[in-house]
Amino acid sequence: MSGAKGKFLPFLQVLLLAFSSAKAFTSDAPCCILDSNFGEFCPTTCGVDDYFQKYQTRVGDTLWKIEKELNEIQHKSTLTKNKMKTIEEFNHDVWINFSGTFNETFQNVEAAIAEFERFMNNRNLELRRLENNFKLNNEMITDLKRITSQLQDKCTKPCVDTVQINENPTGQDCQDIAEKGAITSGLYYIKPLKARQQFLVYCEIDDMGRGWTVFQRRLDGSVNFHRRWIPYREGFGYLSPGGNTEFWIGNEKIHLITQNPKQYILQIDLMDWAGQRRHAKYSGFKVTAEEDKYRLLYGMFLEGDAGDAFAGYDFGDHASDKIYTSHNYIQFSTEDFDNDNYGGNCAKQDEAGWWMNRCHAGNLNGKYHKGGRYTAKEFGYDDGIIWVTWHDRWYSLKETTMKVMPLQKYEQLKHTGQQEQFHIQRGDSSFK
Ligand SMILES: [Ca+2]
Repeated sequence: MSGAKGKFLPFLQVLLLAFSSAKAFTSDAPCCILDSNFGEFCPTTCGVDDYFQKYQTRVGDTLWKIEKELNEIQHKSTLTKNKMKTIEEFNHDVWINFSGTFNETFQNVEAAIAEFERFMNNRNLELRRLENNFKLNNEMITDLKRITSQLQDKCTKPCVDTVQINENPTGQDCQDIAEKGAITSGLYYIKPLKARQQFLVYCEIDDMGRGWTVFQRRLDGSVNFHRRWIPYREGFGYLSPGGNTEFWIGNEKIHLITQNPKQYILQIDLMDWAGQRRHAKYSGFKVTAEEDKYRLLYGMFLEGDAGDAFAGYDFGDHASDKIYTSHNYIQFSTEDFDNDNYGGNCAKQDEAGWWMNRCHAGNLNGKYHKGGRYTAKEFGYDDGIIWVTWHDRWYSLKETTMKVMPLQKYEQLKHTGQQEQFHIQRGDSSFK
């Protein structure tokens, strides 16, 4: 706008000067020279001058107003321009400040978004893990419910003993039961004279009417015979109708059976790993009360191809070997009750409860060494199931049975000359 004014004003000034010069010219020369060549109506220079003289003042006023307006416009333009410049500078400053803050804020927002995304990813992973756990827990709960349901079903049914126990007849021992009519081997209840209550035993009843009360059985090594005093007193292992499980019926029960006024004979049946069977019989067999440490007593060795190991054995190690390894009158020992005649602890050393002297020539509660042969080098002690009057002390027997019956019946059968043959039924059951 100021540029247009700058061009327009000089033009007006030149124009005004020209007309002023024309007027001045007319004062010094004839104001109007009529020339016919110009025509009747042709204006002359003087006419033009008159015209301009006539309107000069009005045009001058108009021009002055225009100039004034132009000046005002120029002034306003300058003001506007300055304001715009100020605004631009302000805007620039604002932008600079704002953009810095904005960038920082934007970066913070970006970082916050990234953090949030990480958080959400972690949360998603955690959520999936929890979902898996929840699924597994649900499966476990389902299983537990199923098992609980099965157990509840089982528990609501009355316990049924599948073992065949012969409730009748009962007696003081198995011979008593046989004489009351029992003709088959199996589990029976007996109640010796001084027993406060009856207890279960395996009776070996043969077809000659003999009833053996069995108090020890070794067959396969399935039962650990390394026990302390109380288990040996109360009994351990398993009783079965077929007599095909290992057990020790318990010292207290053996004592109760054999303290009967009747005399008892003890028979020991042995089998080695070649399947050979041998036996030994003792008369007057008795086991005293716990107060006397369940001492072993017998009258004499009756007979038997296994030999009399209870009498002790001369191993050749010491002049008193046989005395030191005899068993009559010897108290029972376990690792926690050392009642032996040895400076050490035979029961602990040989890991068995037995009538330990110093220590033994026969120990049917010894360790079950499969195959029979074992060595001092490997095991240190003669801790097997041994009966040295048959196999030496480094041979462990495969099967053993210890059983008693009244001497009177034995003598009766002996006098009638009946052969010692019997038949044993088989079956399965558990005991303790
Ligand atoms: Ca000792």
